Amino acid sequence: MTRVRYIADTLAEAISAARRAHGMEVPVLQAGPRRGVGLRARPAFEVVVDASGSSVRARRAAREALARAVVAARLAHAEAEAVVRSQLGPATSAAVARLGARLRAQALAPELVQWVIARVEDRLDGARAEEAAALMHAAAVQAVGELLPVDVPVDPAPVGSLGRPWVVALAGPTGVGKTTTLAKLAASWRVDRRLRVGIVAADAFRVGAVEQLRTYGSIIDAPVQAAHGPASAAEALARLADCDVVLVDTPGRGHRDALRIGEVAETVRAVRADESLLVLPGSASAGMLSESADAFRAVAPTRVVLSKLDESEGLGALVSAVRRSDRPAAWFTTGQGVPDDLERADARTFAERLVGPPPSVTPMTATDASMEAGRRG
Ligand SMILES: Nc1nc2c(ncn2[C@@H]2O[C@H](COP(=O)(O)OP(=O)(O)OP(=O)(O)O)[C@@H](O)[C@H]2O)c(=O)[nH]1
Ligand SMILES: [Mg+2]
Repeated sequence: MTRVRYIADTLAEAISAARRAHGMEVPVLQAGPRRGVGLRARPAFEVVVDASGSSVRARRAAREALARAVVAARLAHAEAEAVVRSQLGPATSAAVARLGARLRAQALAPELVQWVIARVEDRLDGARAEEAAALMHAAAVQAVGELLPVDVPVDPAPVGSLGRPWVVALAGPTGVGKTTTLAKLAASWRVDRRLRVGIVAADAFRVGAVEQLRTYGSIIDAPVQAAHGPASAAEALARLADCDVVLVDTPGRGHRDALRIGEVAETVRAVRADESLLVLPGSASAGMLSESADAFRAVAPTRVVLSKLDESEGLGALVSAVRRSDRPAAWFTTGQGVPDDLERADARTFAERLVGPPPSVTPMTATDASMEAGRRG
């Protein structure tokens, strides 16, 4: 046993000094006035504690701290070895780490981030330090682009062998930009391709929905037919039989409203759509997008429109949604402007938006570069 004595003016002070030194649980062997001195002596009180337990605790804590330090040192060593093995110098490794952070901030799924980073590291292997930043950007854009399936359809042609209009339906969650995208497509086919374009407003239950389309229709000289439900949409289409292409607008449906998504699906089937575009917005969360991709399988989309890219804070979520829908992207929309803010989908421009601009000034200082050159030399 290790007995330790604490002496103080008051008993309380003596006890708290002992506890400070050995912990709250320290066994007190003896406490009271100091023996053998009068009560007027100062300091007048003493506490004797058994400090053997606390020294055991102290030794255990020291052993644990040492073990933690050993683990930390081994981890640091392993990371340093990985840097040496991959031939990436510290500045390039830091740049790769920044790229990973950017991809994660763009809501790219963790397994896709890992895949992109692995591709980038492969590309950087053996690269000269001075060219690393530009190579890294190019490799990242290439890899991200490969993640987004894209297939842009050819523009509709004047009525020919088909003998009936080419029918394009738009479907998707509420407020994602279906009607605006329809207006953009209608304007570009009417004005740029000089096609006869008709519009079916199958959203006639909603106040203002038909008027919105009639306004667009009158500007571009495209007839608009209103419809209430699947059978009515088929009849409306029949009234537009002399058009080259007919665009069908469907009402927005919440992604959890399976019943009403089913009604949209019936409308799309009733008009025998040649193309059924699912509109998914860049402004939505990853969760909402992936649920929508699942829920709108019911409308059997042929391609996907990625809308509101200008409002997106995480383009990576769209990558997962498109892959989940198992349909390629056909169009991007990048603003409210009709018809200008519409682009043919392109994996590379999408990837450039997601990865961010290339390094305009080289992020490595001359010292970094010479250090890295030295490592390889
Ligand atoms: N920033 C931005 N806004 C857009 C884009 N496309 C559409 N919008 C706006 O989004 C809002 C809704 O657009 P709509 O085209 O009415 O959306 P919708 O999917 O038809 O909506 P519902 O029919 O109500 O389901 C409008 O204010 C549009 O101007 C885009 O690409 N970028
Ligand atoms: Mg609409």
